[in-house]
Amino acid sequence: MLRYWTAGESHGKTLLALIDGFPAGVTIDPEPINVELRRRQGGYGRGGRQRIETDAVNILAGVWKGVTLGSPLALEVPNRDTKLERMEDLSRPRPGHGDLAGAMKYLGSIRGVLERASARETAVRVAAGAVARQLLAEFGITAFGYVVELGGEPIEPVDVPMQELRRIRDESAVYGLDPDRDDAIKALIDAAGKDGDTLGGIVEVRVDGLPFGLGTHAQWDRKLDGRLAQAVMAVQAIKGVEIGLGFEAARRRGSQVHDPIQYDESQRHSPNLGFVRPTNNAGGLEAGMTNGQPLVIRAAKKPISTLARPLESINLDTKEREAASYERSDICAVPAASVIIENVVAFEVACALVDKFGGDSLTEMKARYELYLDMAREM
Ligand code: EPS
Repeated sequence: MLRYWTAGESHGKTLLALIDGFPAGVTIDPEPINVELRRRQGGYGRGGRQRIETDAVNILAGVWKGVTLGSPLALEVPNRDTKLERMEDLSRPRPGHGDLAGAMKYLGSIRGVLERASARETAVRVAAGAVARQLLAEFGITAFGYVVELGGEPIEPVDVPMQELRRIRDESAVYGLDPDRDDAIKALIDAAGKDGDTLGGIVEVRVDGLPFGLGTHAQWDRKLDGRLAQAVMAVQAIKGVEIGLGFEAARRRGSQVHDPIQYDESQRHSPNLGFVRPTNNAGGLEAGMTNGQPLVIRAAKKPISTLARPLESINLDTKEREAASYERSDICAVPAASVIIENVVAFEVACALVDKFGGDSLTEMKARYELYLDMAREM
């Protein structure tokens, strides 16, 4: 069983991830992890913190001569802004943040909650996901995340091949797939910033190269759609998750939702075993299992809760009505969310891959993967 936990406060010394159950024999290159960390720091609308940090991973345990040992992996993304011990508490909880709920729950300070609730923690979640992607790459599985809506404005992907889409996304200031929309979206973010406001949006992640049968129909807590929904919903500021057509499926007739099944002998040696679907409204998942099609998942991110022009709140010391506290923050972190969700989804897919093909060593996993494809092709 592959899983991970994280530790670390936003302005503490460091962020840590402990990954347990990662197979032996996987070559880990820190550079692609650092590329993801840098992408997470970017995107138009980010705040001053990202000018302080230069996120990079230190692999502290579980790797010998660049190859995983099968023992737990320990990852670290150190903070540069480590002023926590000198920081004051806040007295006026910010609506939308964990400030009020957390202070009441822990009978403690707002600072003690916000430091851990902060999306700063996603840096090390991205690092964990980026490690998992190096396992997925061994099986030809790739994840690709991008922004499809920002501040209520859709960004429709242009119709070009996948390689081209990757280039477009990597050159886009808002991590969208239509270069002609970038300026309008940037202007929207600027306008929100001028008003002391913030913007949310919708990100989409697509995973290609998946074999049949990751996840299972057999038990509710092992269904891959459920696992993914939890992992994605558990990213800071995410308020909704959709798979495939998502909520739109509820508005259509069955004949307009379900993906017909066809067979193409020439694709028999692909992970889809030759079963092709003219549409992919299921988003690659049926009954909690991958069905050989690309996995497509979307997440709705609410606007950042810290507002330069704050909403009404209560001073917890006096119980008087006052404006909420303000601390340095971002106007928009939707592009960053696309990187976070991409990596979080990749980690869950890696968990399901390890569940299906055994997780002791890459060599054994690969042998079982090939054996499974052979057996399924003979069905
Ligand atoms: C973040 C770091 C934080 C914020 C943001 C995300 O840095 P600081 O609080 O020092 O400015 O920029 O955090 C939040 C949006 C939040 O709600 O806490 C990061 O590295 O992603």
